Parts: sequence; structure tokens; C-alpha cells
Amino acid sequence: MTTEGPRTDAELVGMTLAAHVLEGMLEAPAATGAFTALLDQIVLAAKLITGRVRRAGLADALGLTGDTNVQGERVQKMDVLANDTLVAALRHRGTCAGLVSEELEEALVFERADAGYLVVADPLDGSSNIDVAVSIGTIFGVLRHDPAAGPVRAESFLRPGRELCAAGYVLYGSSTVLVLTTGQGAHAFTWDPSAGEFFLSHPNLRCPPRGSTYSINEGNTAHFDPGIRRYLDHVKAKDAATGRPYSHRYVGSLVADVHRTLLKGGLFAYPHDAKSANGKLRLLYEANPIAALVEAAGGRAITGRGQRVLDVTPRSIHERAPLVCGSAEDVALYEQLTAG
Ligand code: P6P
Repeated sequence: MTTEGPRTDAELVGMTLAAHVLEGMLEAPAATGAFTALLDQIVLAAKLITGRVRRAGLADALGLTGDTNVQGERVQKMDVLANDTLVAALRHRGTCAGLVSEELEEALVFERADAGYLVVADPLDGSSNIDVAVSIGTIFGVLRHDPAAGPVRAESFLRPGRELCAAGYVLYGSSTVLVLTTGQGAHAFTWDPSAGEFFLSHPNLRCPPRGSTYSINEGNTAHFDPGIRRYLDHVKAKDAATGRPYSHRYVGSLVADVHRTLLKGGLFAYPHDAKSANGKLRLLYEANPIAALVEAAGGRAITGRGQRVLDVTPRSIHERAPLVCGSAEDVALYEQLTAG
């Protein structure tokens, strides 16, 4: 805000991420600085992971560790490095009471009796792509925690995504972009390695009401419900009046596919199917933060089974959920064609 009123988007571009978060704190009268300190630590982890990802091929950080994670998936060396970096960053500053991470079987409790926040994260999503230099990402969400409610347990994290007070992702792509919502819109910050800072590049992101791409792994078509196949047939049919056929775009890295959908419009889906009854993505630290960001940008995020993603109450910390998100009109079309 200035004496002349709110600044325009153009005036905001170039602001550092730290200044953006600090301004948000200054506008919140009850702020103690703890939330800002927590976001600072998450951003620090993102800065450190960015450096490691960019030189992974040179630092013998590619390839597998030989272990499998709680999901039964093979663990990449970079998964461990990213998780260790995030844990170390969150352990400082005393604002994080606990972490649920894709790389940790159990919830990690930090010995901070007075910490008021919980973090959920996929420290490095899509890491199998790193060996072939395809974009990957970090996904995170922040929940408030009441220290008076007793010690942090797995149950402390089993809350619907609508309770997230912050959500974000970092896309390690042709540039490194951090997209963040703290409840007032979604904003994108681009990493400038020469300055060692994230600078606001896309203030007040808005997902176009309709797009012209659909993003889904069509290799799973044989397992899809008839309704999903009906949707795919529809978007692939030729009809100039409704901008069809859509183009198919699928990187196979959630953050990359969602970032394109968020900026350009269209639909991303990792739905349930006969092979994966709840889809592949995890609710707490993949679907929920992505859904919060898409909705903050004016898009929609549903399960494809009659629910808004952010309204799903988790039953376990690593449970999976279907995710269908993107432009509001495209999600409505998906809902209509897959109903019944
Ligand atoms: P599939 C990466 O492993 C990931 O978890 C997401 O980043 C991505 O959207 C999805 O899996 C891709 O899965 O089955 O299409 O290879």
C-alpha cells in the first residue's frame, strides 16, 4: 500500500520474496513474525535445493540410493538430499512443531513446545526425472498448530486442506520459480542466481477461466472409468467452435504440469482408475497444496468423485487422492462429462 493506495502489479514486479512476505506480516496486526520466520526457512531450503538440483549431474547426486520409501518407490539420492535440507531448515528458528514428508514414514516432531505451525512437504517431487534433466519440484503446505493442544502426533496433520494457511511449490525448470499463497491470491517469484534472491515476477496469478490443453497420462486410458474416457474423447474431437481438439501436454512431473496449467489454463488430472483406486498423488503434501494454489489463482481443484480436494479429511498421513484441477470452465466440463 502507498499513500496513493494499492500498488499496481507492474509496480510490484521486482519485489523480493522476503519483502513480499514481510509486507504481508506488517499488514497483519496480530502477526508475531513466527509465520514470516517459518516461510523464510522454507525459502532457504528452496534456495539450497535449487543449487543442488542445478549441479546434481556434477556432484554424483544422480541415481538411486538403493532404498525404497514408505510408498514403496525407489529413492533417488536427490530425494534424500532435498529432505535433509528441508528438515535442517525447519529445525531452526523454532517456528515449526512438526513435518510430514513424503520421504519420512512417520511424522517428524521437532522438540519445540511453543511452535505454532506444522509443515507438509514433498521435498523433491518427480525426482526420477532428474536423471534426464526434466523439470522437477518441491511442494509444501503450512498448517497452524496450537501448542496447548498437546504433543504433535500424526493426527495433528489429518486436517482438510482448506485449513492450510500457506501453500507453495518451487519449479526447477528452465528457470526456478516459487509460487506461493498465504491466503491473499497466488504470486510467482523467479530465482535470480546472480543476486541469490527470488524476485516477484507474476503478482496476483490468475488461472484463465478456460484453456486449450489437457494434461493426463493417457497410458492409463485402459484403466480409466468410462466417464473419463468420455471426457478424453470430447477434448480430442474436432470442433472449431469450441476450440477443440485440445493439445495434450504431459511432462510427468506434477509441478511442471500444474504450473503450465495455472499460467496458460486447461486441465490437469491424475484421476482414480482401476489400477489406482485413489490415484497416485498424496493428499497432504501434493494434492492439497496444489489445490490451494490453483483455487487462490481462481481455478478449481476436485477429486473427480464429487468432492473439492480441500474438503477431503485425511485418514492417514500418506494417503492418496485423485486430483483434477485447472481452469474453472474446464474442470466444470470434466465434472459434467464424467458424472454418472
Ligand atoms: P505417472 C512423479 O513421480 C509424480 O509423483 C508426479 O510428479 C507426477 O504428476 C506423477 O507422479 C506422474 O505419474 O504415473 O504419469 O508417471
